[in-house]
Amino acid sequence: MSIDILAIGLPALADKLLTECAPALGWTLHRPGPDGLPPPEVADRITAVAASGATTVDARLIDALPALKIISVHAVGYDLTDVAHARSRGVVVTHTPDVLNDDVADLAVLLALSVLRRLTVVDAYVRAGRWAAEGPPPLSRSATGLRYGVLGLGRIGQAIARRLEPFAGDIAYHTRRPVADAPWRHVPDLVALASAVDVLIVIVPGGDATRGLVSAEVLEALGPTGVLVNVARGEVVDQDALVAALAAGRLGGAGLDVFADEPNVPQALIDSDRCVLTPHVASATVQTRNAMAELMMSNLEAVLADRPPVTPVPG
Ligand code: A2R
Repeated sequence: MSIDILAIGLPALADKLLTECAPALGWTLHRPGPDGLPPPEVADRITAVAASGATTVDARLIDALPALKIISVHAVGYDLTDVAHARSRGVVVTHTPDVLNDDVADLAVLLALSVLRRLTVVDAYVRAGRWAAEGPPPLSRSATGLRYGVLGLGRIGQAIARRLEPFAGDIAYHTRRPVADAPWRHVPDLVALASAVDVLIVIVPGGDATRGLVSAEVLEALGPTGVLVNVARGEVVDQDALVAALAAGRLGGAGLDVFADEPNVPQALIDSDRCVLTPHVASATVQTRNAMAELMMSNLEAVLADRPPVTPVPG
């Protein structure tokens, strides 16, 4: 008997793996219609959803699938899945933690260094022929010896802090609870952390609990020479406040991989030479996307065979 799976919005590599493996596993793939729901004739049979981290899996979709057993999210963040509703229906939710720690941490540090050393600005300077025409560009700012703050010290936050160690003057972090055995200084108040560091790197989960956590007050505390890096979720930062702070010179710069309304990026950020912008690519390497796709598959296979999930979401 065929197992029916609804695949929604998966990145290319994950979709390809799922599509290639499905026949051998006896899986039939379905795609949602324009209303976001599966074809009505198969909805009753669908036992699994495979979704990207940018896909909304809400109560309406979950309730449209009475036989659903698992929602396998291809991301570490599952803030767009209604986990509480899934649980109330006995549906397992899984995600793909850990396998992307290194790549996300690498991009966080890369963004911080790029803003400080004005990498994109000087790259454009060379390409525009200005080096030859005008001589050396203005000086940039050393990343070594600065005070770095990490908002969120989970799997990825710790990988970021470890990467900062060789050159940071000081590393501190803010979480709701101090992390046992972490060698870095815990600061219980986020505004206090922001005012004590030169660079603040954001790597907490998204969703309602952290929406706007990096507020106008936090940005003000970071100050006119401070740099914000966000590799978490766009909504964690008050983006309007960020645009206003940059425009008024109340914030030094920003390295952003995530935005409030992706893929739309405010023109003020695009126009600012104090911003380095990347299109939500922190985990987007061949190696990590393969590992995420395989973990998504392993979770589907386990739960559809009535085995425990490999990486269920916590709680
Ligand atoms: O607050 P704690 O003690 O639960 O620490 C977690 C922290 N965190 C927060 N910190 C301050 N204020 C909050 N409201 C808050 N909520 C959570 O974020 C913990 O240190 C960290 C999350 O760590 P993990 O669950 O290990 O997540 P991971 O794998 O590091 O990924 C973080 C996020 C994903 O959810 C995606 O949105 C993004 O990175 O790719």
